[in-house]
Amino acid sequence: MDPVLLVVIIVAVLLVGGVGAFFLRSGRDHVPTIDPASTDAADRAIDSADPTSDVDVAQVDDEMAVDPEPETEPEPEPEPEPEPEPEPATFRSRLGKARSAMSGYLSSVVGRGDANAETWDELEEALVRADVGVAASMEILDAVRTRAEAEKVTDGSAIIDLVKGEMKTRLGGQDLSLAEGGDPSVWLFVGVNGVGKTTTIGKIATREVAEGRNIVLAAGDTFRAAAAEQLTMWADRSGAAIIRGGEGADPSSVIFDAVEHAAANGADVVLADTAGRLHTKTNLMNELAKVRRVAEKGAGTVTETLLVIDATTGQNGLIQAREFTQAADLTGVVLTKLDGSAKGGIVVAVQNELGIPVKLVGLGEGAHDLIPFDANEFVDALFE
Ligand SMILES: Nc1nc2c(ncn2[C@@H]2O[C@H](COP(=O)(O)OP(=O)(O)OP(=O)(O)O)[C@@H](O)[C@H]2O)c(=O)[nH]1
Ligand SMILES: [Mg+2]
Repeated sequence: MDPVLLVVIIVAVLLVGGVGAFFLRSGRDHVPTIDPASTDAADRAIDSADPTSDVDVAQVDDEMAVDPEPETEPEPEPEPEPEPEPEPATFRSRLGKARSAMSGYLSSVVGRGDANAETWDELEEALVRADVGVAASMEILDAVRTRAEAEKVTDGSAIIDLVKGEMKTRLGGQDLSLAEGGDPSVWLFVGVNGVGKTTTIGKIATREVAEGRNIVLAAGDTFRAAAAEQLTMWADRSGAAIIRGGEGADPSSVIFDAVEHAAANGADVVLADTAGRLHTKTNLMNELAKVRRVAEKGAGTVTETLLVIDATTGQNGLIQAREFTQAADLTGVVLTKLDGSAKGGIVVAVQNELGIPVKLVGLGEGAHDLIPFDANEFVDALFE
């Protein structure tokens, strides 16, 4: 081959190769880079999905369309649990403490079989422990002993049955209804401080309003500002009306106003709260006498004056009861806090010594924890 031609061919090959290599390299260098400006633009496009924006986003949506996630069924919301109905307060369910005060003695009596002298000591101890009171316990056991001898009953558990029968007879047969007849009727609640007067009024209001009655609460405890607040809370909860005066107002005038309000509105009953303490006991008793007089000045009649006693104070409650009977014409007793008391026997002592029936019993702090006293259920629950 002609050497000139050979040189020309070599030069041509080199030229073609060099140009090819240049293009190849520049193609590789052109790897796309993420331009911050361009992501900003994408963001703006997504932002412009705002319906108020005048940017056409349909195209952006199309470009960004991805396969939609398969729709998952939303978990069904669990049904809210209905509020559990409060367990109704019964003697059986709430007298555990009183029962346990007696149970050791009673099981010893049962375990012995035939009664002996110890049986009678243990029975007395059981009754005294439950705060039946020494006098009432002796009377009950004397009556039972006479009957056991007459009927030739010797077995311990049969004797316990006689004790129960005797207690039921003594406690039963009373008229436990709350009297009405006024226009309106006024039920006064009296008792030393902290026994549960205001709470009892709240519970009774709850019950009466639920039965469709028209009830007015009178905040006659003006000694403490908090007392009217507490009664107002019960009025709100129960749906009863409330009449209250300022702190230090004359309790009689508050109760008078409440009676007037009740009469004007055709209300059935005024439930009148009173102070549990004043500067002196004489003041307190005079105040109660005045409240009662003034409550009857207008259209109202006081048909119940209920002494509230805290069962946990045991025989102390009895002492208070004696003082109140002198100042107020008591028609009945409300025995509160029997749920937390080992001294359930105080029912017997109150009725035995004062001859005033225990009409209602508080078995807890709730609105429904007040039940009419029932001698049979009470005694059965105490001895179970
Ligand atoms: N466990 C239990 N607590 C009760 C019962 N009755 C009332 N209480 C509680 O006893 C406390 C005092 O009750 P109140 O109703 O304020 O007594 P009060 O007689 O009005 O007291 P003063 O207004 O201070 O004279 C409160 O904490 C009540 O919730 C009951 O039957 N059982
Ligand atoms: Mg009170």
